[in-house]
Formats: sequence, structure tokens, C-alpha cells
Amino acid sequence: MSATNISVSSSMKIKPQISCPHCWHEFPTDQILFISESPDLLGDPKLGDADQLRFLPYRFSVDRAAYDAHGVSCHKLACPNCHLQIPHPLLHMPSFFISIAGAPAVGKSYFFASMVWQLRKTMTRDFCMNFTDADPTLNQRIRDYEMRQFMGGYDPEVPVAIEKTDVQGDIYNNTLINGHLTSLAQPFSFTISPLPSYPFPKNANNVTQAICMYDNAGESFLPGADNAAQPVTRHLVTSDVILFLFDPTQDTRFKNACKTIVNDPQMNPALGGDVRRSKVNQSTVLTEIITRIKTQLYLTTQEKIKTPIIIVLTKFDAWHQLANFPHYKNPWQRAKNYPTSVYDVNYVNEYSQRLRTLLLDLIPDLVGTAEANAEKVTYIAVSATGTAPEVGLPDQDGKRPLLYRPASIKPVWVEVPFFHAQTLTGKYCVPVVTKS
Ligand SMILES: Nc1nc2c(ncn2[C@@H]2O[C@H](COP(=O)(O)OP(=O)(O)OP(=O)(O)O)[C@@H](O)[C@H]2O)c(=O)[nH]1
Ligand SMILES: [Mg+2]
Ligand SMILES: [Zn+2]
Repeated sequence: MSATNISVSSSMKIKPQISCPHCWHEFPTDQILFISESPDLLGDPKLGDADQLRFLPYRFSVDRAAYDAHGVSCHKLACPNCHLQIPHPLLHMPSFFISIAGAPAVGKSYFFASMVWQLRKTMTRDFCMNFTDADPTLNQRIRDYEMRQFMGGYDPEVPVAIEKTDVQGDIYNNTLINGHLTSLAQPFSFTISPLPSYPFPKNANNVTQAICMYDNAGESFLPGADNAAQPVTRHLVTSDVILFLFDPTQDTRFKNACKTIVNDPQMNPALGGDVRRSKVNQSTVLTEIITRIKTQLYLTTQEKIKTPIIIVLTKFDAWHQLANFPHYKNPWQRAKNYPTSVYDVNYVNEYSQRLRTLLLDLIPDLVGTAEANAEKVTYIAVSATGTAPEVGLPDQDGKRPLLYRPASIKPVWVEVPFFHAQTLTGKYCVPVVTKS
């Protein structure tokens, strides 16, 4: 096994041009605004009375903070187009954008929380890297999800649930763009940087990255949901990779193919529980996503999207019997003579082929839609929880929620779509083996 080159060219200097993770406006970095901190400068023309004024500074302190009009030193940055806050690392680190997409209730939020939770551990333990929040305040929601899903508010035996992602509320920011009130999805930003134990110090700058991810409500991907006032899924057009989450437990063909009884209320209605389901065929949702991207990029029907699409098959714990993968071990292993692991692309591609064969049999329209429209398609099966939810007691509306005991959650392969996304785009942050 040999580690291939980690081929990212970067420098830790401030980038001349950056792309706003909220509105995707590209602008020269010297146009970036500062956010005032003086309490007397409350009120911004684009964001409203409750937000601090944004301003283009002309006076700086020696530590490069900007002084606002009342002489208070300010550190937070904002986009000149939408005035929303931009985390500092995006200014000097190469960025990597990931869209998490899929119909309602396919498991996007559980997957997102598990992926981030696992990446924080795996990057440190197996790759000598630190995966952390670019700005903990802006990532509050994902931190809450992780806390609930894995710590259960400090009692891992008390059953919990992550709520459905809303189509409005605090993960959207309202601002004026070209004079029109516009609702934008909140990006979640992280940084990846080498730890002192990282064995390739000369490469340290090259593997440092800022990661932005988006977790929308499934309804935002349904046909007709995207419009100029709520372009909440436009990140699909600018992202480096799209993770399209497909939930086999919502597909009748998959459910019928499972011969043995499954201990999951989503597969077995006899167990009770109020299971949320999408009202549309999930392949139609993929068609809608592809149509949105092609429309924005002015691509013809025949042209393929260059952005890689990873079809992430969720809730693997509920249907693994169909795939029959007895050796589904993590696709990375410790490199000889180094304290870091190496990610095995071939291993993941081999399982992708096996899943493709299964899907061709059960859901050929999904394979057809993806491969007819995207240049690179990979299939990865994951479980955000590793186990089925349990059915809780009826709430005041008589509904029986699906809950998890945090102590029982054991994610499977949730980091893999992230690592694989990087290999598909050439922006490696971990050593990769491509040939055995
Ligand atoms: N068996 C199993 N169930 C899961 C898993 N992940 C999520 N679920 C269940 O799937 C349901 C929906 O999960 P969410 O993460 O809220 O789905 P979502 O795609 O974010 O839904 P919206 O926010 O409505 O778009 C929940 O009731 C979870 O109990 C998993 O890995 N295995
Ligand atoms: Mg959600
Ligand atoms: Zn912006």
C-alpha cells in the first residue's frame, strides 16, 4: 500500500477572492465588511434593527481589528452583498462546500450530526488532524444535535429525538438582496488542520481546509419549492459535491424485498410509532435537484453535471440484510511506519459497485436518473444510528415519537461520504491509497 500525493495547492495567506457561504457572491477579499460592536450602532440597512451595523473600515488596531464609528474594536466579518457573518478561516483556508440533499425524513439531520461527531473523533484518532467548528456560535444548532444524539443532555439512557428541520426559523437568515427580502440557508462551517503529531509537516498547509455544509428541510428540495425569495438550496450549484440521501425504508420496492421481519417501525408498521414519510418518489426529488442545477448553469438536457453526486443510502441498519456485507469495516487502515491511517478508495468503490447492482435490481430509476445526469456517481450505505429507533409514549396529540437512547447509537460509515467526496474532487485532507 502506498500513500498517493495529497495534491492541494494552497497557502495560508489571505485569499484575494472569496465566495460567501450564505449568498455565494464572489468578491475581492478587500471588500469584506466588519460587524460593529458598539451597542449604539445597532441596526443594519440589510438585516434590520436587531443586527449590528456592517461597515467598511478605514482604521485598524495593531492586532488587525477594525475600529467602528464609535471607536470600538471589531473582529467579526460580513459579506458585502448579504451582510451575513463570514467565519474568519474562510479568508485564508481553501474551502470545500458540501450540500446534503434529499426528501423529507430520509435522515439528513441525524446523518449530519453523526458525520460531524464522528469526524471530530476519527480525524484526531486516525489521521492526526483536528476537525473543529470554524465559529462555535454559528454552529450552535449542529452542536445541539450532537449533544442530544450522543450525550442525551448528559444522561445517555434517556431517549431523545432530533426534531424535523423546519422550512423557516433560525437556520435561515433574512436579508435584502438587490432590494428584495431574501431568506438564505445557514451554512455550518468547520476547519481541518494538522495536529503536532501529523507526520508530513511540509504538507501541513496543503491539507488545511475550511468546510461548509448545509442541512435543509426536505420540503425545500420538492418540485416547485425553490424561488427567488427563498433560494435556500442554491448551494447545490456552487458546492464541490452533493450528498443525495436516499432512504430505502421509504421505498416500497426495498421494503417488499426484505424477506425477514425488521425490528424498525419504519420498516414494520406493526411496531407502531408515527413514521414521517415523503409524499413524493425520491428519484423525482433527485430529478428536481438536477433540474435546478442545470437551469442555473444553463446546461442542456444532454449535458452532465460535473459536480460529483454521492448517493448516500441511509438507515443501513434497517435493510443491511439485503446487501449482505459481512465485512463492512471502516475503509481506512494504519499506514506502515506512520502514526496516521490511509483512506482506501478502492474498497469504497468496490462496495459502491455492489450497491449499484442492488439498486439496478430494486430501484433502477434512481441509478438511471443519477448516471444520466452526473459525470461521477458513487453509492455509499450508512447508518447514522446503527440501530432502529424505539417507539415512545404518546404525546399530547396522541402521536408516538421515534426516539433513541444516546448510549445505543453506533454510527456506521458516516464519515465515508465526506472522505470520498474529497477524493472525487482531488481536495484531499487525508492520505489516500488508490491502487493496491
Ligand atoms: N433505522 C434508522 N432510522 C434513522 C436513522 N437516521 C434517522 N432515522 C430516523 O429517520 C427519521 C427522520 O430523520 P431526520 O434526520 O429527521 O430526517 P431529515 O431528512 O432531516 O428530515 P427533514 O428535516 O424533514 O427533511 C427519524 O425519525 C429517525 O428516527 C438511521 O440511521 N437508522
Ligand atoms: Mg432534518
Ligand atoms: Zn453573502
